[in-house]
Amino acid sequence: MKKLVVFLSIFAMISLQGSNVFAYDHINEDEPNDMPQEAQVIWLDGHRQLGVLGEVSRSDKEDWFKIIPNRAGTSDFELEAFSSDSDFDLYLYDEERSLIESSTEFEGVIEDIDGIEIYDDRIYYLKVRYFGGRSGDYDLKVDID
Ligand SMILES: [Ca+2]
Ligand SMILES: [Ca+2]
Ligand SMILES: [Ca+2]
Repeated sequence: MKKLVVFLSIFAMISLQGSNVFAYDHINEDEPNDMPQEAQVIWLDGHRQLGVLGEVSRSDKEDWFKIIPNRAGTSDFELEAFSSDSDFDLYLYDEERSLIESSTEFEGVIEDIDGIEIYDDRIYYLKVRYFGGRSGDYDLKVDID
């Protein structure tokens, strides 16, 4: 049932967007995910690319994701806010939650953490953070090539 709801909401978003933004599979974020202990598990499970649709705001400042890559490769993590007035940032951590890299651009700029070597037997954490500007939706692309 939950899968159907996710599917229907993605379908609705595609219909609303009326574009081909979603060239790859998407899942929806699952709150609460406000700290590493609550991180939403993202199984790549054969996917090379997967998108996560979520929302951050003044009252929901952090979304945490636990990435289980299931494949080795080079990462490309991108965070795009739907509104160019939003300023969200992206952080990548290792399994001990030590920061590997962050991307903290100005509002209206896509955050990009690129070229990090990913190991298939490790886990990683991604954090989307509301920094400022308009609250709203984002598309987080996880790509391990
Ligand atoms: Ca959220
Ligand atoms: Ca959250
Ligand atoms: Ca930013």
